[in-house]
Amino acid sequence: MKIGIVCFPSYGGSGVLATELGWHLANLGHQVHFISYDQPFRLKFHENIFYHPVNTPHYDLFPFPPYYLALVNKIAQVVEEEELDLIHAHYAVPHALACQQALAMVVGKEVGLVTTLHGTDITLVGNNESFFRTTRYAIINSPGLTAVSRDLAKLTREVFNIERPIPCIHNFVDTREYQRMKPENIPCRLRYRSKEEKLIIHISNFRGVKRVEDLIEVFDRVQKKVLARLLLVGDGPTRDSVAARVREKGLENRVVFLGAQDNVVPLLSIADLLILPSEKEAFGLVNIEAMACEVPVLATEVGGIPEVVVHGETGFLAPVGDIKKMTELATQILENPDLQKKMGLAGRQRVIDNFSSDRIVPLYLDYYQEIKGGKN
Ligand code: GMT
Repeated sequence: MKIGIVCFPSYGGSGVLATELGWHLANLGHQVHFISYDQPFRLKFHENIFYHPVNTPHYDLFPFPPYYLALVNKIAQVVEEEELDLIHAHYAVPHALACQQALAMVVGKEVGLVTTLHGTDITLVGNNESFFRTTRYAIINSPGLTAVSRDLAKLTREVFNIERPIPCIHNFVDTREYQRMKPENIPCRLRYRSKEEKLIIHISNFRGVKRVEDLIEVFDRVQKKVLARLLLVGDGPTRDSVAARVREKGLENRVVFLGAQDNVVPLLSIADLLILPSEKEAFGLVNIEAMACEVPVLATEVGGIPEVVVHGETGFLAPVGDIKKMTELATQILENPDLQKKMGLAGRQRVIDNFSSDRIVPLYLDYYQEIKGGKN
């Protein structure tokens, strides 16, 4: 099949997922065309993968660069010139909407369209009055529609008053790539922890919704009981306020800011616990990245997270903002190496059984066939 993928190229779950999906489709022999304003950051060279940049020209008459127009134009161009069979839009607005307009402009070819909802397009963007109607229109008019968790599918139907069912296709990782590395193969490990120390890791794009300040509060309390260090991976709007909180608490020597990192496997491989204290999370891709590397997860019981993290088995769940509970649960894991090991192994097995690329990519391919076979 010739498949177009329209996604955000920057750090963030939806772009990562779209890029990984394209990579696996290319490995299966499909021709994949990425359309985006920048090269997706995790995109590796593959003979079946092509990248088409969207260039938005500046023109004095337009107070804002008309990115959307350029995007629609580029999608239509790629569909025609590369003779695509199907486009997969990641994010409802602007991508699903842009694909629909582009396909309306292309004559004489039936091209399938699948939209995947990732969460923030519904909970943060689509829910906003300024985008509500366009998001609803984009969802209703997408022939194929998937959500990354059952919770997001349910929420989307409620928020937008949509009757059609929305199939859930969960996030995935490649468990060959995401697996715990042996200590001797991790050169950086001693820089972040001593033998006696426990290491907590957090990976996110430091947006308000991730509540990283809660994590600092939890870590402050945990490190009073257990000798521990905190590794913060990623960058984003709240990084400065988080750094200020770390200084206020005098934790500078216990907290390491690493910034955005391409390869988190070595970092997860030295970690004893991942904490994700988000207030919203459609799925939480980072949870399965950690679980695949045998790291227990302490996360909030929101959105799609309970579909992934099994409380008491692969980690623990806690209410949003419940610092006391999170401190208790984190301490329980860090003070009990047997529990940590057991949860780590159970987490990896859960990912292999439910969230591996081998299991999930064929679900997308089957769905593509279904949409291609139907009228669209
Ligand atoms: O979590 C983020 O801030 C990034 C965000 C995005 O829009 O790229 O991630 C969303 O999509 C991921 C991939 O499907 C999900 O795993 C994340 O849970 C989801 N984020 C939220 O719902 C907050």
